[in-house]
Amino acid sequence: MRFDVVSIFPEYLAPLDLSLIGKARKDGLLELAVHDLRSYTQDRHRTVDDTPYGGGAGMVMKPEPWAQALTDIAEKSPKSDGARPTLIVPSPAGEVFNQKLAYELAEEEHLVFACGRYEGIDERVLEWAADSYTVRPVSLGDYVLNGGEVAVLAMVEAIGRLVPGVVGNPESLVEESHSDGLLEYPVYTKPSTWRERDIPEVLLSGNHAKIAKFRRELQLRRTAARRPDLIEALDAAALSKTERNV
Ligand code: 6GU
Repeated sequence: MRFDVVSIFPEYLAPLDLSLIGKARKDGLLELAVHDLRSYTQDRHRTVDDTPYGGGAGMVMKPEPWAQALTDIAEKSPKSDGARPTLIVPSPAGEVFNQKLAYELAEEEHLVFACGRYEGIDERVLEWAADSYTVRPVSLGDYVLNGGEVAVLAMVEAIGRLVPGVVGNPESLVEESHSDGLLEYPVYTKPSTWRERDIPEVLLSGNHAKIAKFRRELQLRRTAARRPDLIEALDAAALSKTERNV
């Protein structure tokens, strides 16, 4: 899988050299390149922004450098003829990113991220780019960041770890939060008593069916308390009546 990230702050993406994603790149499972938007400007001042038509606060990113960058990247796309790369545009005005979307995007061969700064990118860039990309504005949630870079760090990590081989033990992907629409159960390690607090006794029983039932119950309690919206969204069939009454 290939990722290209375009930003006026390429250094912001340096953490993608580290940890699991950094190792996956070294192992050749993921390819990732970061491009400086200013290297696609033509003027002496390397201008990337200008004032908004219609007035208002802040600056808007100019279309020309984006067109240069996105044309160059699309021409070098590993996608076979006809198939479009996906252009993700981080924006608080996008569809909300979640685990389902992470799984969907992990199936793609080529993802390109266009990091806007200031008040955003001239809207015509997104319209024009739809000729060569599947364009998807995506938001991390209902709050505002100063630019797309931090959102790209989160999305590349969430998507990259779903690519086969990136996470050493694929079982870890099965029992984590959101894999089954619920939050994950609490976990414990040694010592079994710490500052007068015991771990739940059932975890020492060796009875795997009983442990699974206990964990499922904790998942439901925790989700109901912290994220009642997730319980509402659950398929009625996925939730037996007894479970709903815990
Ligand atoms: Cl993806 N970008 C920006 N700039 N702000 C955000 C966001 C993305 N998601 C939430 N807030």
